[in-house]
Amino acid sequence: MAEKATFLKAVFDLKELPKDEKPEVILCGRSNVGKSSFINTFLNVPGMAKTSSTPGKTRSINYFLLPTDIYLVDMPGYGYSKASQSEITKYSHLTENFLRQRNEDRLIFSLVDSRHEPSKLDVGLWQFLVEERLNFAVILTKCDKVKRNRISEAVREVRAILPELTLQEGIYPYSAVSLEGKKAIASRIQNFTQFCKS
Ligand SMILES: Nc1nc2c(ncn2[C@@H]2O[C@H](COP(=O)(O)OP(=O)(O)O)[C@@H](O)[C@H]2O)c(=O)[nH]1
Ligand SMILES: [Mg+2]
Repeated sequence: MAEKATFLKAVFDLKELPKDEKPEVILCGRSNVGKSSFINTFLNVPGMAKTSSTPGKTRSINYFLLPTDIYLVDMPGYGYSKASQSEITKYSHLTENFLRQRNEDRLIFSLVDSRHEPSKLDVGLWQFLVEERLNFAVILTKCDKVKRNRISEAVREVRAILPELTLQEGIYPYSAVSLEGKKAIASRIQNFTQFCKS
């Protein structure tokens, strides 16, 4: 088992997915929401996932292997403003087909920018996750950029759609700058990993 998290591979086609079915923590969210920054700061390996101020770069499903022998999976970002309707459709098919492959041993984090209301595409993803009975939670990113009352408001916006989630369980404010939220998310992932092994 590796001591440090490592980049395993970029997958462009579902046929290239790793076959060993290790537990997977999967990150979904619009492009520019902070997925790569989350990976780099959460795993404490600067530069492991490419961050970018130009949205819409990641088109592959990126696999990272964690020291705990689970995968962290970075999904392509959706909702890139210049994406065409056909690209959006292609993306949602890829994501849905990927997420439908199995619903055991998977924890999905849906990342939403704490500055903005959840988009139609975020809400569409949540509907899909609920319908498919997938295990998921929401991360509110970039929370260093907003005042505390905006975070409470963002939590309310999520709960208006997903009342089963709470700030204690299922909604995690996160900052790649202050690392707020890192402990709570690490503990959620640890519980998930233990559950998978039991
Ligand atoms: N202040 C602040 N900026 C962030 C945070 N997370 C991401 N960013 C910035 O947001 C932009 C997009 O982030 P990136 O991680 O590449 O988003 P991705 O497209 O979802 O992978 C970059 O300029 C990051 O530096 C955060 O927690 N705080
Ligand atoms: Mg990225």
